[in-house]
Amino acid sequence: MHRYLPIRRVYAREILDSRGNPTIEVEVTVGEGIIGTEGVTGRAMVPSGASTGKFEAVELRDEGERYGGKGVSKAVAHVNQEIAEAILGENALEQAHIDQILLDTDGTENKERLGANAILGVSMAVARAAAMSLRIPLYQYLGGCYTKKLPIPMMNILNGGCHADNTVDFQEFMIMPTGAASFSEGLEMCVNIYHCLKKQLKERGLSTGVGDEGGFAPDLKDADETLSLLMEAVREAGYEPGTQIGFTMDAAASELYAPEKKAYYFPGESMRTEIPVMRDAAEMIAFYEQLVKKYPLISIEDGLHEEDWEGWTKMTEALGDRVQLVGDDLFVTNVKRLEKGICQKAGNAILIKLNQIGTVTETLAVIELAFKSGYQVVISHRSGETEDSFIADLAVATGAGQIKTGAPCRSERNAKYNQLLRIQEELEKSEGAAGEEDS
Ligand code: 2PG
Ligand code: MG
Repeated sequence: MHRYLPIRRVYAREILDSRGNPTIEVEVTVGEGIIGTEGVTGRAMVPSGASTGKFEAVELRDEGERYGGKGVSKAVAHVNQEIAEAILGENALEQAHIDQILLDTDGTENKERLGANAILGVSMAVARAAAMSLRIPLYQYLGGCYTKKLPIPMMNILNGGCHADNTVDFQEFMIMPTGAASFSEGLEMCVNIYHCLKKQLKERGLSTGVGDEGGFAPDLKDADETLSLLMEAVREAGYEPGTQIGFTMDAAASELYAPEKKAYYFPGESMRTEIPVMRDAAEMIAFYEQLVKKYPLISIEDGLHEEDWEGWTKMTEALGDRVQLVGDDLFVTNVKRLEKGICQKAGNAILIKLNQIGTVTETLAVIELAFKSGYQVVISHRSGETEDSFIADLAVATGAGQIKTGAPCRSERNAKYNQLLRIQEELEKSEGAAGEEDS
């Protein structure tokens, strides 16, 4: 018989994220027992972006005086009243059904009425409460009994763009330990490189202060100088760039795009050269081609802006056979936008952020579509994060293969890496047990 696990309590509160901005935390209590007996409570916290895509689901903020307008008390009230009313008594084991109720209750295309932050907090807390009540790990609840693939970290070690106050124009420079034999080995390699980079920056008199995602944020000339510095840090740590470590980048080009000029403006480069540096789409592609020739750059995210479908197709023709081209602002974890990308052969990978779309079910659907269509999948944090490690479990559950969750610095980032270490240990133990039974 289908099991019934009723939702008995839904409660939201306002908490703070890693940038000191309010965000929403939701608790969902489930239980089969008689009212008054204890149930199981799942809790989830919602992240928040800075370089948000134009087509993301709407994050509801209060505006007005509190917290400079960034309060989320309206979203909190929506959870505690309207949403609670709509889902109390519903079966927490029916995630897709619950998420559909959330969509219907909101009633808008982009979740602007109740807020995608309110909706996502509930959706994630329901999943967590269900898993806890079944006494299985979240990754197994979301992914089934055959989930075992840990993601390779795409680790941010240098921040720029709108995540830092330096002269680096591209938002993120990351390393991927493609030569590692396990998640933990890869993590260690990245951490060693991170520390070497810090030492090198210090030796050169450059800042070792960090940006929003924990990567260093020194003033550097351009992408070329940044990547050559990373090459040195990798070698200094004793690894071979290319065979053991690949570089990845998030250009976050929507942030650089100047529509009136139909070109991308590089403020950092311009400041240093004292002449305005602009590149149009063709020049951006040529620029990436140069970088790819010179460095082991294996993945570029948001290389062009979120509305330039034609440019994305051209970029994919030019680079798609050698480089992973990841759509973040372009696809915003949205099935319709990914379908358009697939039709137009725009990009070959998708960045997945739960809060860009707003429910667990829609997130799983877009991941499924990506895999079916031969697109790679990268599970991602937001620049404003919390200690919630839901995305670590999601990465394992979906076998995504890649996770982007910042530097090994600042606990909201390490919460995800640490959870993956726990999952690896758990999976190794059960594999070991299976091996013993076989022999
Ligand atoms: C991105 C993200 C995360 P934000 O652009 O990929 O790194 O940044 O959360 O600010 O959108
Ligand atoms: Mg991005």
